[in-house]
Amino acid sequence: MADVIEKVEVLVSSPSRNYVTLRLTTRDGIVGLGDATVNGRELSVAAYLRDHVGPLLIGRDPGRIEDTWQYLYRGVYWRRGPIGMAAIGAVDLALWDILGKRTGQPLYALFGGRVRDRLATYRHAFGWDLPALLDQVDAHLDAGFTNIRVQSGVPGLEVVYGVSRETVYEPAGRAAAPAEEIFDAEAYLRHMPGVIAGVREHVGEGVGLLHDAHHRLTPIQAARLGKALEPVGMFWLEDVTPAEDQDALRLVRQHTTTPLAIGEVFNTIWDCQYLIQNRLIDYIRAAVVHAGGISHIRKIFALAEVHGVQAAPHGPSDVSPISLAASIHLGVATHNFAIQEYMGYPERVHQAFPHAWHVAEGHLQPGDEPGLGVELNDELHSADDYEAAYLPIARRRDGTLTDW
Ligand code: KDG
Ligand code: MG
Repeated sequence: MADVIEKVEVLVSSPSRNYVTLRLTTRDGIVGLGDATVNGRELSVAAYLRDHVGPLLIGRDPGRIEDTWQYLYRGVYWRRGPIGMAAIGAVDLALWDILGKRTGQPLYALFGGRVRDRLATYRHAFGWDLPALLDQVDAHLDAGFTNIRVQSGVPGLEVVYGVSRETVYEPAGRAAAPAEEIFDAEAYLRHMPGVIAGVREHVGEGVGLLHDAHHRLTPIQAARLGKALEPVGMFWLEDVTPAEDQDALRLVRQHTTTPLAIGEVFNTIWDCQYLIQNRLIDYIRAAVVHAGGISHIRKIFALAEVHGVQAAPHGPSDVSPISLAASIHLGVATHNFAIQEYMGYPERVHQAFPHAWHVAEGHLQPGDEPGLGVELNDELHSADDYEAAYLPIARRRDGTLTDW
């Protein structure tokens, strides 16, 4: 007789930052974990899961993964969107985790086995000025990493998203409302190419340099930045323009050969389709948790493979170690998977989610535990209650809002 899902738990907690975790338990006692964290909107996904999805899962066969995905996606008139897709993603991750544990296989084996021995990753380096940035770059190089995202302060701006004056950084600030900051594209464009050229001069060739513009430039500004960075030989330039204005990237492409990455805010294959089919990007950045889980993101990767686009999923601290595990299993088993972002986590997060995935010689490894290979340390995980935290909002000097 097929096993059935008996218990659905939605756990909202804050082991140093907020996470939403789905835990499914079957009648046979198999536990599957899913990540449902949407930064700054955690409680909405938790409610969606608790009120609308959880009750539908009780009594279902956990082995019917694709059918459950289709049921939760097509069975709802109101499709797509970050909240619903993260909820479906969490269920999908938990079901794959259960399948892995039932069969005693790590997920990468169920995806067809390894196509690579180790997965390339990139780390974050930031600094208010070039010397501070180079200190962080050097620390990553010393630790064996060879791809680094570089972000820097900008003269004339008080704060810059992605950059802290401290040595640690968390994108979301704990407060009842988002902080507000001023962004000045001209000041940024005047300063940033010189900073990144300075990093290249310091590290020499052979180190992948990445930079994230957080969707804040106009198409022609983005083209100017891409062109200015051509001598540096970037690994990629990320999120140069607002992700939903997809033809903007056509203009950027006409002006520069700097590789382009976008898509961390996408949640379905239909968000990615135009950019991939028209080869307007080089890397698709959708995250496993936000793009409907393993079952759906594999279709995005397959579409990308057809059109010569590579997969490079989002991996900041708000993508929990559960979702990162899924990405790493996919990464070693997917041919066109280029690189996995690994921002890293505070130590308390590692302890709250003990995981088999690990870093070895500057690369990521999924480990060989069955399923996703992540557990929940209940005591630590639930010790700290959710506290509202938001990404900052940026305004131009005239007061209007920039994009993300
Ligand atoms: O929740 C959003 C942040 O994680 C995001 O802004 C970080 O852009 C980011 C990245 O590439 O990691
Ligand atoms: Mg980004």
